[in-house]
Amino acid sequence: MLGAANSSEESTAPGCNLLMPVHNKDVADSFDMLADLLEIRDANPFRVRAYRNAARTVRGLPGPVAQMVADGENLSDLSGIGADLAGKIEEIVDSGKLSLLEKVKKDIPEGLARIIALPGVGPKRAAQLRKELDIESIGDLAEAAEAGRIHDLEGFGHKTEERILSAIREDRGKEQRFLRAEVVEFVDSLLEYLRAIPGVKKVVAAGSYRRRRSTVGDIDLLVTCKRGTPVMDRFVAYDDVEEVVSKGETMATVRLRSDLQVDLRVVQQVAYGAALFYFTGSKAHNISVRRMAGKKNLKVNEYGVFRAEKRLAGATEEEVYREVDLPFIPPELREDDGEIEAARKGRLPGLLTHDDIRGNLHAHTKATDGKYSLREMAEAARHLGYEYLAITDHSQQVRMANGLDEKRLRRQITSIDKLNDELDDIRLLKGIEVDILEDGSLDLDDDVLAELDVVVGSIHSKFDLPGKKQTERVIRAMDNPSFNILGHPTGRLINRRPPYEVDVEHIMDAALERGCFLELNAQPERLDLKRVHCRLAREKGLRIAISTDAHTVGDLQFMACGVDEARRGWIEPDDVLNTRSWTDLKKLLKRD
Ligand code: DGT
Ligand code: CA
Ligand code: CA
Ligand code: ZN
Repeated sequence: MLGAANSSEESTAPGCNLLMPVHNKDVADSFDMLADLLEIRDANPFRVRAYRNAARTVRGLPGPVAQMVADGENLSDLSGIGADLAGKIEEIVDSGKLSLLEKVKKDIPEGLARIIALPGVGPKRAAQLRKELDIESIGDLAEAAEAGRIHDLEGFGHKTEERILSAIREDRGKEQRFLRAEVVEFVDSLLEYLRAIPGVKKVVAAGSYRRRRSTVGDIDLLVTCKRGTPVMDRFVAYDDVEEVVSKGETMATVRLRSDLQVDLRVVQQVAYGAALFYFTGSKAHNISVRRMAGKKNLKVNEYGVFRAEKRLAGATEEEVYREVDLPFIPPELREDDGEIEAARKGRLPGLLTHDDIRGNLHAHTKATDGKYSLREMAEAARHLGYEYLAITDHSQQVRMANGLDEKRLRRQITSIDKLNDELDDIRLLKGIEVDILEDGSLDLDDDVLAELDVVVGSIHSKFDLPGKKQTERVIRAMDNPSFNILGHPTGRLINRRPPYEVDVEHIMDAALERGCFLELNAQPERLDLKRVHCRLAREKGLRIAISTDAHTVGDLQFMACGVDEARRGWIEPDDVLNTRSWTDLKKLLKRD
């Protein structure tokens, strides 16, 4: 994600940055941007990778890195963070800026940075476009693509040219959306700040944030308070506010330093439930509920449920729904795609909760591109109350990640067996995230794969095969009797990379026939499978694994994001592999 961090102007007074908290996202965005910009300049790939890893480490920290700096903790204790990176983190926390990034940015035109961020382009192609066609802005790129000058470049072709054109159109037409996971920290701080105002009673985040969408356009806060509480004045005086967009008696909008926009509305206690219902949305859900109410001659708005002038309900959401003859509908389901009918028939799903999860089936260690040892990962999983954690490091083809060959995998298997003898209350499962090669074969020999508890197979190369080929590739991989779970099945990276062209439904059918499963990768940037796919899997009776793909101990917390997406996809505990005990799961993973 480019452009979110480091937009701050020169400081107006020394020390004024101390008032403005630097969030993990600011630090991580700076490193990601630095990596992108270095990559376009053909910098040493290991250097580029070091910044990307640092970004990921900071993003995955369980608490604010600014606090760690304030507490004088030694950041170079985080693996992957050496003295140099630790110094850079401190610099960002202390000054709000990274001088190296400022320097590199000056050398790269702003337009190029936006080109890099376009899906389907990326740093390498951006570099090529610049070298061969002098393209340095989105405008240049659009002109070249429209004139058909791009498809002749080596490695581009007509299809890529079309993709670029549609990416440009989309880039122009779309407002910036934030990953939900990235804004949780901002929202929590703000909620805490508002709750501390004397006279304030309830503060809640509604909108897409409450529906737990993977991305949010803005944040919609509702507040109830005693008459005369200066909520609006205090809201706009919040440290992190960069701009007050509007401010009235009961409604205000601000933009935070991160560019995140926040709407706040003060509502009356008697209308709290109706307002919460209304501002949670989705709009389509609201409209459908209102239509139902209309049939009973009721009016539903943000103030309540009314018959003529008489308010029948409004204080709680439950009573709003009850008045229109519906049970409470969980916010995650409010998308107007069948939930109202299901509710009316008493057939709402009994949604999965985080407590149902008993283990995690995809994690990396420092044997490849993870940051922690087997033991550290095991301890962290035990601490979260899990019964098992599958260690699934990369296979040899992923050289940048130092993927395992058979010899090293066998050594890891031995280490895990030994460690399991010592560990109480947690079991490490022996696994691999094996690469699916272009022809659908797997990157390691069958005999070593057969020794494992769980085999996750993933695509990490040749993302741009045509749909038919890509689908066949995956299905061929599932033909291998050791194959269990397809990792991040579509390869999408939210805001960064579109899914590869696979026929998800076809793959699901093939998985069902073969006794394989699909993963819901819980990394906030992936959430892959996404909610509509979860629903499809459930309808077909295909179980999914919700896995964090953890590269650090902190990443294990991504499980919550996966559970959110699964709930949005109507998933119940029984639909999920890792709600089972290891004894039961083991049977499901046996393919013969
Ligand atoms: P976002 O911000 O794009 O991620 O999505 P939302 O769903 O948070 O949308 P937002 O912030 O525009 O509005 C918050 C909620 O307010 C929305 O989910 C439903 C409600 N709302 C907004 N405008 C209308 C409207 O014109 N009619 C109805 N019925 N509800 C609306
Ligand atoms: Ca919103
Ligand atoms: Ca809004
Ligand atoms: Zn992967």
